Amino acid sequence: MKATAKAHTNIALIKYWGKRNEALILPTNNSLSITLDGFYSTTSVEFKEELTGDRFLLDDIAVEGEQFQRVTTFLDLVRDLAGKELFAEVASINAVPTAAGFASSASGFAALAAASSKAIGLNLSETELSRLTRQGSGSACRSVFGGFAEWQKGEEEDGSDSYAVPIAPQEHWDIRVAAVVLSSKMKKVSSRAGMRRTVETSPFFKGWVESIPQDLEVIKDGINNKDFEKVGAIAEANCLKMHATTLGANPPFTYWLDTTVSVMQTVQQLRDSGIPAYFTIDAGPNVKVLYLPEHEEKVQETLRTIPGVSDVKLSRVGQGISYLEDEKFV
Ligand code: FM0
Repeated sequence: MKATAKAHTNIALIKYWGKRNEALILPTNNSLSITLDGFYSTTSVEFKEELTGDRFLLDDIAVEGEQFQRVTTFLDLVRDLAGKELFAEVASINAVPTAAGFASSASGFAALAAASSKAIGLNLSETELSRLTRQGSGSACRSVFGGFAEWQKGEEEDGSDSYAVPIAPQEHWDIRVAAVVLSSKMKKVSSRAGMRRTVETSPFFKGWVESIPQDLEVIKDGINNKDFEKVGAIAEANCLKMHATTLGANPPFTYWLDTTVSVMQTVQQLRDSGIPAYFTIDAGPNVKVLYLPEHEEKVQETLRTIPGVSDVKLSRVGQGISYLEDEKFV
């Protein structure tokens, strides 16, 4: 009863920001992302009769505490679905540089969901897998699919209609994402805590939620027609709106550092000089920049020279979940 799966992380162009049900991880709004080929997790899960508890190795190191709890709570869901009471050995390798500011939880939970459900003998459809993955970490449900994916928030109280659907496959459009890594770090408000505080206290949250359907309509049209400027402009505006909600929270907070703002301004200057580039930022200080292949050199060079930037990591549009034979475990 062993299986190994690989899942890539994703970057949201229309952000998931706010839950309507914390236990089931049900969002207040639809979101839309690009799956990225550069950053992924590979996870193997083996259910064994002789185990008396779950075990979790991350990058060859045994994990305990809160991170372990999230994994074992997730495995409980898988055991419930399968009607089996076996414990598991989980080994995960992250090719997601934490410094790049990507939530490894997206690729991590997608790979865990795929490997554990296969290992325990569940034969889930992609929709069922996405619904299961969502309960590990919301944004992870979009990583089941490659290319462009939308997480439909759903209406049902039990979450049965809350999962991701594919919008366009990996090969639809070669757009690129540069992850700009900053040298200074800050004490992080986790995305979980940040969105909770925003939902509970920010008067801007209502406006955020109300603005989503229109943003989604525009971006889907842009993706369909490969209209880079349309997609980039709406992604950047959506990101700014999300971050504006945190300034309205009580107590107020922001994920931005001074270098975050420098990178944002540099991207806007690139546009003024005729190079279409747009930024988006998740629940952290690092910036992701969208650009077209023909501008890769210029964009990379420009971003690297910004004071306070320590690295720039490039990525293309990536694929969805894949299952690996053990000998291919990387
Ligand atoms: O990815 O509480 O999935 O749409 O990255 O585990 O459900 O870590 F910018 C923030 C990620 C949210 C936007 O939230 O939260 C996005 C964010 P969980 P996640």
